[in-house]
Amino acid sequence: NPRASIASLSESSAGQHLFIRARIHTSRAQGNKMLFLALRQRLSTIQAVLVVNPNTVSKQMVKWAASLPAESIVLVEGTAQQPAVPVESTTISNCEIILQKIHLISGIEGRLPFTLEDAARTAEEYEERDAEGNKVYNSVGLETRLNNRVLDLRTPISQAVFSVQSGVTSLFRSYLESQGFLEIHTPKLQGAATESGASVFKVSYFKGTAFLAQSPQLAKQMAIAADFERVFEIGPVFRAENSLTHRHLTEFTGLDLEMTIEESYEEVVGLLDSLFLHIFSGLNEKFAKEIAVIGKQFPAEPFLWLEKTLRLKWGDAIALLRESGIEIGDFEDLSTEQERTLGALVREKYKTDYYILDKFPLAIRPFYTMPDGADSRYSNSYDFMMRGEEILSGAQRVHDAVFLEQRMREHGIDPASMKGYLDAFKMGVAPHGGGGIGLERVVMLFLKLNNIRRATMFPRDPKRLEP
Ligand code: AMO
Repeated sequence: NPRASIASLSESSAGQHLFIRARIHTSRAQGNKMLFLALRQRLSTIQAVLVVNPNTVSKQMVKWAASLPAESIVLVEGTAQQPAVPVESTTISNCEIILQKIHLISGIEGRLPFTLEDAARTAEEYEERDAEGNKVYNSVGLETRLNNRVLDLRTPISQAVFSVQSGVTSLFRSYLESQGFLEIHTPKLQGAATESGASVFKVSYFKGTAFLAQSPQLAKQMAIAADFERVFEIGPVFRAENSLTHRHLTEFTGLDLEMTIEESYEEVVGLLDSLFLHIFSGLNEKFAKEIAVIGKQFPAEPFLWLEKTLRLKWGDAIALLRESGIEIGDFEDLSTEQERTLGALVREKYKTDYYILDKFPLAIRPFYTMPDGADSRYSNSYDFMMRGEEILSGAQRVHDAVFLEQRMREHGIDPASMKGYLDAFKMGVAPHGGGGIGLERVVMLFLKLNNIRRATMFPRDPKRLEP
């Protein structure tokens, strides 16, 4: 028999004979003759009613069904009917089912660490008080959720978050393919650090040592040297950053791209910008329901962007910060706090949560960054920002082998440790540039989840390698 999906049922399904496999979300008995179940599939629930009936449903059956704990997986058979009062909800079906049969497919051992009802409580319900006025913290803390991640992932909010995450990678891939990019896969085991020595994980590699890739940086540039012209990769990135913050993981998913340049690095910035606009509008278009579900627990002002993206040069950003009383040097890197302040100032002045910060000081960028031809204290490099936080970092790259070697030495890198990379440049490479995006950051900031772990299925940080 075909199984119905709860999300596809509506009042017009009334009268249909249905088979549904779902989890018991909640269960409420009324006397010993009637049982109300909320059955759940992903984001959607449906009310199911089991009532004693001389031909099909015995008292024992109602009693047994009432004893099934929440989260059990059941297969039910019944008839759809219109609810007495129409249901207007993005997640609860406007259709009920009168049950004839219920089979247990997979049961629960022991007690659940928390209920999904508690896990779904909204911010206001955090403040719920009991009769004596004491605070009742029914909602579930992040640590408990992460320790019991599979259960937490079943909540409609988590289900929605990972649909949106999948939407970001799918929009990233489809846009780049439409622009002639080739998807590549580069090694995560490396002979040397790829970004900076400080944050690299060492792993034992037979009798020697290998390093986990901190970025596909060198490999994606070598793919350009190999004439692939436009490449992208979606893959894991490892950073041994020993800091517990709301936005750092030790393993995240990098959305990287690299492309040749004909005339100017504006071509890269323009493409990256169109890519983000494609992602933002695609998410709003395809995931309105998911965004609404998430917004119930994480209320956020809608993500704003402009038709023509704001480009702020480094000097303009420093001026904006100084105007608001912040003391900062011309070539000093921004702290996380200053970055956020800048985001707030930009939102106030330009009404956007998305902008490009361009022309970074050369001294605070990696060795492979191309200096600005007009003023070599700056560089042809940029960060893209969402809600005041960095989501992309990129640049035009140095493509002259002699200059590249000089830049390495200036950064204290032994060119011999990157021989394969340097050799690629000695055989000629077209001017090129690109960028790297943190997938989990884009999801966290678009949805305002406030912690990157909520946008990571099984997060890894300095204190967490499990589950
Ligand atoms: P960068 O080091 O800035 O640049 O990283 C690119 C993007 O990756 C994300 N990101 C992180 N996300 C989660 N946890 C972390 N610890 C973390 N670190 C970085 C951010 C950041 O913008 N090779 C260059 C990219 C390039 O030039 O193409 C690079 O790796 O969103």
